[in-house]
Parts: sequence; structure tokens; C-alpha cells
Amino acid sequence: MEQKTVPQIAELLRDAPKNWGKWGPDDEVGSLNYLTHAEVLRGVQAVRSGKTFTLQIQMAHPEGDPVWPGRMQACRMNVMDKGHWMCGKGPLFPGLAQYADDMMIMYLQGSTQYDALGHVWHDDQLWNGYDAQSTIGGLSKASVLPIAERGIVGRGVLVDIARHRGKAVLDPGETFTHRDLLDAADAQDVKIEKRDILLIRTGWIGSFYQRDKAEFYKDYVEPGLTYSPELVEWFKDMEIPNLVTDTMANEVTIDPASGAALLLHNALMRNLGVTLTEIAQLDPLAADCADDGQWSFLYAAAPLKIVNGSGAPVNPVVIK
Ligand code: UVW
Repeated sequence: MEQKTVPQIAELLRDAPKNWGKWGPDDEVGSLNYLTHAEVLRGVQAVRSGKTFTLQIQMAHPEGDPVWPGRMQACRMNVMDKGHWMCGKGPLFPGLAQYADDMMIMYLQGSTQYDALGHVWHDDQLWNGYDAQSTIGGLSKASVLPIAERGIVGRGVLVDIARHRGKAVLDPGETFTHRDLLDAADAQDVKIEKRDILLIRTGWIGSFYQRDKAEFYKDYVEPGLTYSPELVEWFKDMEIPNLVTDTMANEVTIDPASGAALLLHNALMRNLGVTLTEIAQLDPLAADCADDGQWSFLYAAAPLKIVNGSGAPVNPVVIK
């Protein structure tokens, strides 16, 4: 990317709307404030059959997990197992119980995850205007912890943009807008309602498991939503609390108009407080929705309570 010719995000978003201060000077959960008790009940009312789906990808798979280039794969290691007793090194508990223990090293963005609202910023300010220096050594403001303490429950709606375009998976760098989402939702015969948790399927993460890994990561460019002032206004007006996608960054990797990266992270997450959930596995849910015609459901997620974390793994649950 030619940095010199790319305008700064501060310039690109100069007139963009912000929800800073809307929920008070100490807010750290942003648009999740829209998920009131009434919104939880609206989610419950979407339950029809009792079918359940979990949206996390498998973690620390021996053949690799999809992670953003430059981030390390999650690494799980046994630190205690039967082998320790076979070579006389296992502890001898009264009653002779034996056990297995393991530990994991991972990027907190290295699986299906919630981003903290302070995960991405520009111009030295995070969500709600917090100083970017509050990220040093751990997020003391807008970390993932308040999101995790709160949990996320509401009505979810899935828009299958790949299926709408007649593809198994969108192409690298393929973009779509909120107008495309509305068209796809129309074709699915579902309405995106105000305060819905918005799930978008591109087929991208599912394709990781079918593709040659070198080919998947070559000149890495994801498909995704693309920035426009109208799209940001739409998210604001619709009071979307949470955007969930089956890509690693929830937006096209490089904004085609400006050449900037992470423009929507800034416009939606930093400015509006929309929580982002990435690397979701949406293929089985989408297949079922296409089968029974029900694209809305109860969505519930509880990321891990990681103190000062910039993100946290999560296994969201959908109940149809
Ligand atoms: C990046 O930091 C690239 O984005 P995220 O972890 O939110 O996908």
C-alpha cells in the first residue's frame, strides 16, 4: 500500500457522526446500550423451533486456524497427561487420581472474537473520546471487560450476501454496501429491524477450511462492507448494536475509494460504538436458514472476561 497517497482517516471521517457522550462520559460498551430488556424479549420472540447453533470456529486446530496475517496461530500444549505417569513423573494424589492439563498461547483476536471498543483508533482518541495513551500496557478504558460483563443478547438477523450473489464465497476484495444488504434481506424475505444484531455471511471463513492455505493468505485481501457516509448514517439510524461477520476484519481490507485500511472500524466502532464480532462460522446457520426460510433468531454471546483486553474469544449461540 502506498501510504503517502492515502488520506488520513481523521480527514476521511472529519464530518462523520459520533455517539460519543450519548451514554455518559464513562461508557465503555457503546451501542450495546441499545440492547434493552425490550430488545432481549424481541429476540426471544424470534424463537420458533428451538434449533441451536454455535458460531465459534474450532480453536487451535492442528491444521491451523484462520488468523489475520502477522498474528500467530493459537497454540495449545499439554503440560500434564498419562505420559507423565508412564515415566514416573506424575503427581501421586491420595486415591491415585490422574489428570490431563494444558495451556494455550493465542492472540485474543485469533479466534471468533469480540473487539474491545478501544481496539482500533485514530487521531489519538478511542471510543467516547478516551485518550489513546490509555491503551498502553493494557486497555484501561474501553477494554473488552465491560462488554464481557454485560453480555450481548438480542434479535439477530442473518444476511447471506454470498448466497444472494449466487456464490459459495465472495471474491477477495469484493465489496458490498448497506443497499446490497437491504436487497439481500428482501430476497430472503426478512426485514432488518432497528436494533437488530446484524450477521453477514460472505463464505470467507468457511472457505479457509477448503482452500490451500498458501493460496488463502497470498496477497491477503478480504471481501467486505465498504465505507460510505450513507452506510455509516444507516448504521447510526438503525441503532445497530453489533456487527458479526465471517471475515477477520468485518470490512473490505482496503477501502477502494481512499486506499485506507480499517476505515469502518473507525467509523462504526470508534465513532458510533458498534461492537464488532469477527471470524464467525456462519455456514451451517446460513444453510439452515435457507432451508427453513427463517433468517431471524435469538442471538446470545458472552466473550471471556479478560481484564484490560483489546478483545476476547467468544462462542456465540443462536436459537431459532
Ligand atoms: C485488525 O486489527 C486488523 O482488525 P481486527 O482484529 O479487528 O480484525
